[in-house]
Amino acid sequence: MASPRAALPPGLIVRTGKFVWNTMWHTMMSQMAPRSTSGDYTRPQSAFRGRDISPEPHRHYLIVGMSCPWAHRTLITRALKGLQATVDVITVYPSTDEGRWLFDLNQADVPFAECRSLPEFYRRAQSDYVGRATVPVLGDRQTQTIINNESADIIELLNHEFEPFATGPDLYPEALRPTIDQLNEQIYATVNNGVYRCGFAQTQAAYDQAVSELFATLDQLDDRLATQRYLCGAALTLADVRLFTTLIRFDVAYHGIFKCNRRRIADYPHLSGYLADIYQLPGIADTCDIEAVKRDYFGNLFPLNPGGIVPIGPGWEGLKAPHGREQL
Ligand SMILES: N[C@@H](CCC(=O)N[C@@H](CS)C(=O)NCC(=O)O)C(=O)O
Repeated sequence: MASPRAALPPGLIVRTGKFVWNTMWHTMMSQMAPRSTSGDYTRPQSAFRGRDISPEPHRHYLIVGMSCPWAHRTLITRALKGLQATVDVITVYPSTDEGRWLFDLNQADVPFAECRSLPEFYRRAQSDYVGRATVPVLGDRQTQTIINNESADIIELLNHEFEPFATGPDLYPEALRPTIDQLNEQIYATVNNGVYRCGFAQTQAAYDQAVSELFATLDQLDDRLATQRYLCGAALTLADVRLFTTLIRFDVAYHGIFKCNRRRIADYPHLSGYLADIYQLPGIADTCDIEAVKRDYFGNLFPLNPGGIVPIGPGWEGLKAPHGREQL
């Protein structure tokens, strides 16, 4: 029989472990999530903000990762505008070890054929580029440039600049712009980016602030959606596209990994129906890869989930259930 080993004093193990882990955690978080002095997550600005488009079939492409809510905005807008045969899509995958997006080299039409990763691609498009290599990207095959890498701009460009080929409705109508812009501003700060502010907070105070703003807005939006089908009334707009991509990730990812857990979207009577309603619109379910969302958030945000274990639940059958919102 093996003789029992002398145990290390638990206090020492705990103190050493905490010191090592906290040092590592702050180092990794400062790379992944730049913070203000108060520990609040501060998202870097997008660098490519071009708006010059000459629409032609297959000239432009989007680079997207299926788990990314910002990239998802562009896929939905492309689907709602009927631009699938005009604007191409190239999908990238997160590398678990390298903290960057990778191309699938078997995909025939990667621009700059020999690029393996998105940072290489950004540098091929602009050799002195030093910022983050993020999705989505709107690129131009003809000029071999990145036109824009800010999802808020790209969805406006998809809405307007491809008119000769678009079949879908105007998602940013002139008359509704002030309302859409106002909603976008609040929803971006407290919901779209708000969930990241909860998950990437590096102090309790920063988390408390972000989480209370997040749920205050969700409560307000639930009330708003009690009497109208979409955020601006009977017709879906870009404000809905932007809210939807956060809501669909909420219960499966943000509620757990980002600690956005005062409530689930499933617990909100109107937001839950609204989510199902948009999910069931033609072309939308094809843009949603919920398993990729779970896999990438839980599997790749190492500092938030070092074991990389992906939870089993929750199910998302509710998205396919009747919602009755056509009556509104
Ligand atoms: N402001 C950008 C944000 C895009 C963004 O943060 N994308 C993430 C994926 S969800 C990304 O590609 N991150 C890679 C990195 O930061 O290195 C937008 O809305 O387009």
